[in-house]
Amino acid sequence: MKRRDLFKLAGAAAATISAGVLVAPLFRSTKRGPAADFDPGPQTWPIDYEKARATPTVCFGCTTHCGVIGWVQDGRVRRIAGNPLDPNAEGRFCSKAQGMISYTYYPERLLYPLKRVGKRGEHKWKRISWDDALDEIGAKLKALRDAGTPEQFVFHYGRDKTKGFTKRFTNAFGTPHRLNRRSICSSNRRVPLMSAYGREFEWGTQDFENTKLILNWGCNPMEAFQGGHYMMPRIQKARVDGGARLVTFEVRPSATASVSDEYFPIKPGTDGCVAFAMAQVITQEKLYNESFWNRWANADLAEMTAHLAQYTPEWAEQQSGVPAADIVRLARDFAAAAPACTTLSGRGSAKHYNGEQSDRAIRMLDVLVGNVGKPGGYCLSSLRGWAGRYGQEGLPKLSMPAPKPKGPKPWKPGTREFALLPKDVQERVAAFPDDWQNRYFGELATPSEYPLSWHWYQMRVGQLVYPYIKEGRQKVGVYMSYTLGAAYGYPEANVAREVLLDEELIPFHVAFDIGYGEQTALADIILPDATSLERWDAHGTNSYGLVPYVGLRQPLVKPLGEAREIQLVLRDLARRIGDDMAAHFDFEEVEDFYREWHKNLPISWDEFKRRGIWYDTDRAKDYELYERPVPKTELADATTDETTGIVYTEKRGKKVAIGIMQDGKAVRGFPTPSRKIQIHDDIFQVAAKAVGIDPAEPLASSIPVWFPVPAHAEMADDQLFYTTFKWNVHTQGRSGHLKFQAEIVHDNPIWIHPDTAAKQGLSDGDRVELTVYRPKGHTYRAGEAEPVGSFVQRIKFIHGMQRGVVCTAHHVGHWEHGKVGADTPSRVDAGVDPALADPDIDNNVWWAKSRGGVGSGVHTNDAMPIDPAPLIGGQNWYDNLCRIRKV
Ligand SMILES: Nc1nc2c(c(=O)[nH]1)N[C@H]1C(S)=C(S)[C@@H](COP(=O)(O)OP(=O)(O)OC[C@H]3O[C@@H](n4cnc5c(=O)[nH]c(N)nc54)[C@H](O)[C@@H]3O)O[C@H]1N2
Ligand SMILES: Nc1nc2c(c(=O)[nH]1)N[C@H]1C(S)=C(S)[C@@H](COP(=O)(O)OP(=O)(O)OC[C@H]3O[C@@H](n4cnc5c(=O)[nH]c(N)nc54)[C@H](O)[C@@H]3O)O[C@H]1N2
Ligand code: SF4
Ligand SMILES: [Mo]
Repeated sequence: MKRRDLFKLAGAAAATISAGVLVAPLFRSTKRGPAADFDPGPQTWPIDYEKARATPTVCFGCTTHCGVIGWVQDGRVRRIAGNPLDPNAEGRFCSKAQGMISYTYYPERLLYPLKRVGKRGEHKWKRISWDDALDEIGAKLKALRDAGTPEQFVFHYGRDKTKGFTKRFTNAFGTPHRLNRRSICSSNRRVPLMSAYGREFEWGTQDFENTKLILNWGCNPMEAFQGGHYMMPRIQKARVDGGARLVTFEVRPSATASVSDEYFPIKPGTDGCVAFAMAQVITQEKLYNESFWNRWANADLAEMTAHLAQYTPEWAEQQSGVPAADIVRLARDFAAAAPACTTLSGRGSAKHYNGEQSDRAIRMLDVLVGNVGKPGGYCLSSLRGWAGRYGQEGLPKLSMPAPKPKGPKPWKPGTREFALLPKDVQERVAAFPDDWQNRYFGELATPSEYPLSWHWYQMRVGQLVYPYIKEGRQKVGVYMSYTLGAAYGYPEANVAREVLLDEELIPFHVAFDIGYGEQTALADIILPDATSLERWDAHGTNSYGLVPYVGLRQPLVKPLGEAREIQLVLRDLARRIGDDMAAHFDFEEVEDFYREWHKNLPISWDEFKRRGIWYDTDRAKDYELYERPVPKTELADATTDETTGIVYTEKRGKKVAIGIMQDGKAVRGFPTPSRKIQIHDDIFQVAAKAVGIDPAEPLASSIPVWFPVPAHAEMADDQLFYTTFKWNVHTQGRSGHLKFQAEIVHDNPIWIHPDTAAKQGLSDGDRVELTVYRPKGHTYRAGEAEPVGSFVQRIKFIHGMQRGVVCTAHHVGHWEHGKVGADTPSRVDAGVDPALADPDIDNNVWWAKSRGGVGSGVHTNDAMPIDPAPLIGGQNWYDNLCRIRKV
């Protein structure tokens, strides 16, 4: 599809960008209920800038974490705007940022510790004091430790920006169970980056501002993505000022596809085909940058050319539906634009059974044309001022204050923990290589069937936590959820709820949150967190301006009610558990901790607070980090391996690689085992063998190869692909109850191409039942015949859809989260404060079903199969096959 065909849609999406507010009447319900004329009275909180106090902080509205400024007047946060000192966001912010205000003054916000008085899940609560709550939790935790079973404390978070604070607690306690949601989110895309570059460089940090051509596989930076907000204006600037082109492969007209110069609808799970075929064109036509490849790739170019020959553009067209002629044209354009060209990929290409291979193929294109680290190319960032990491020379070291606790010991054969593991797991672990055994901490933290989820660092396989607990793979004593909405937002969320409801499996559940949602509803004790406008954190991320920086989240106002920051809560729990723990939490104010953390920055604490951001304005941009010379001081007692050219030094008795010889000079190279970009990586072979997958299977291949998603290869004629997506005004499952955002998007009709609908005799607006099936291949409960689940929703004709694909947004359809999110009155009168009452919410949720509106959407995630990618464990969200039937 070409730009002119998309003109109308593009117009709508462009308005989205410039206004920062969604203007997509196409997708919004306009039917108003009886209360449409309700006047909520003076609901606005005007600012008098003479009187208001401005404080910089960091937004928590989504994973992008922009530097922002909050304006406070008469004790109330009235406005959030961008912090111009942030070199990444450059003063821009988005509509979701105002959601931080909605969160803080949300009428159903939890403000007091609560203890359940009825059965678990019965919504009966009483208010208790912090002392009582902490005494009870502390005693339960202490009992686990006294019994010598600290691992039975499971801390599971969704988002944690405390800079190692919660890890300090779990380490001091002695449990390896600090679980996260990385597999739910992004591990399939992190693995190809870790393998190729040795570090994620947080997604790759493309130099968009100076690029000429962007090939985008399923990334949606115009409305989502980690850093989308940083990328969007840079991409647009390159296009408007520099004539750059943006080409997007997508399954639906996302905001990004809609504004692209070219949008190619693609068959789900076939992104790799297109990338492989482009690599084929580049190698066959010798359009590559041979000297870059020979210097920096760890594979032989002639061998790679021969391997790629099978992936012809015609074959790719058959697989993906993208025309061969376009593949050839774009491959040539890409090579011609080098080095000012770059690939971009997001969860669209990666969240599949074969996503890791697709992303490996996409990354290979950059290496072939030699744009890596070059102006306008696929850059890598030295990241956030954390010293001691790759590319950090000259940056101040920031770290948490001493004494740092050591943390638990690995669960090696012979240990008490090992003896508790199921027999099959023991056998697998006993056969692991030594360095894996040294990193193995049981099935919740380091699932043995998914070793690449923890080979590089702890990504976990979050969606298996609940099934594994159910299967008895790990006994739990105390389970704490923090900023986590698994009971709503994980795949087979019903399994999460079933386990959370079971008092045998989870004897004690503490939920640390700011609102009453599906997860908190299943707790025994709820602790009210301070919102992001009321607390301290530190922040750094990769910078698309290619300058590393750090930001500070600081309170704009005191926590409302009795809400408390997690750092204080963990400190007080540590004091109750024992002196050895308390020693790691010896501070009075949370600020003391972050002041200490900041101490090596060349800026006073007060100045840092005043600016909210620090970076070295004199530092050269992060181009060609790998060519930076190894400093002479480090070379003094270094040795060089004659065959590989790798330069080593000794640190604490261990041989550590610090660079590689190139043309007689020691340069940094990449932090990979070969110090080069790893096109070839044996780790996939090692991992496959370790989990009993035939090393001859394609997914064990050391070099990138194509294989189809097993379920897709056998798809029935009447089946459709089913994908979920993110709206620009919503974040995950945590904004469906925020009134401004919900007013703009509150429903999630099923998008479908009219041709696809016509095949089933369906008309626009028909209600259908959508049923999802279990996947096949090496995955959890593969191929079981029973459908996973279904839901009923109406269809919406969208002409830009890929045929054969249906999709919905996944943010709405809550059944907790009160009047806005779920059209139910608050279920936790005990925890909320009547002073926050908002007549706008009480009387003006015009889309609520109870007011004759369309309602707040349907929940999708009980129908989503738990589907971890082989070896890695990343959830294959976008592989689902479904059927729809008119109801
Ligand atoms: N507004 C907003 N911003 C967010 C978030 C949010 O919830 N809302 N969440 C944040 C988080 S945690 C994350 S992980 C990121 C995610 O950011 P992205 O990776 O950009 O987002 P997704 O929506 O997961 O996936 C991108 C697109 O992939 C498409 N897709 C599905 N299957 C395929 C396929 O087979 N091939 C191709 N080419 N495309 C496909 C979907 O239609 C979707 O539009 O966004 C972050 N930013
Ligand atoms: N169908 C489908 N589902 C998906 C995805 C998908 O592509 N398709 N993608 C998903 C992705 S990318 C991700 S990252 C996960 C996210 O999944 P989660 O990390 O579980 O979820 P969130 O919805 O971000 O937020 C969870 C909880 O955080 C709470 N919260 C918000 N702010 C604060 C705060 O300041 N303090 C505390 N203590 N709590 C707070 C909210 O009230 C909510 O209960 O879910 C995903 N779910
Ligand atoms: S993009 Fe995310 S972090 Fe940035 S202002 Fe918007 S919600 Fe906040
Ligand atoms: Mo995510």
